[in-house]
Amino acid sequence: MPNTTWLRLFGLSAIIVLGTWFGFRQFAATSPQFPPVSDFMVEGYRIQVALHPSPATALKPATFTVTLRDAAGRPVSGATGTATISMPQMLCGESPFTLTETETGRYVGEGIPLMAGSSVADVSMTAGDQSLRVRLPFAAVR
Ligand SMILES: [Cu+2]
Repeated sequence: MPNTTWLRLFGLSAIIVLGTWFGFRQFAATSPQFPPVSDFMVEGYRIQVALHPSPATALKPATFTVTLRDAAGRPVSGATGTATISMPQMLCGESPFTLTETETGRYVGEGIPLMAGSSVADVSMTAGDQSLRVRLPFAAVR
């Protein structure tokens, strides 16, 4: 009977190495680069959402800055804003936060991504009786 222990160990190592490589490849494929600033047009309003840092870090606060302007480009003051971070392909939970106006038409909040990977921030701004919703896809890393 030949001793097959080393052969088995080698086989197991090869499977682990290949599995890790394949896992990283899949992760890279599902983690596209997202721009740190995105512009939206909703109901005649111009909404810009900026994320800092980009990519964000899982379980650390990231700063979301929402600039709200009307169709003519004038900053819109006095709106209220909330946002929720989630991962659309997962059921790992939601991370809500509020946006506070720090200067005219500029609303800032800190959101905490729950996990590394592709996330979205659903931003909801209420200006007068208008409810404006935009979705910012972003990446979080470890
Ligand atoms: Cu998740």
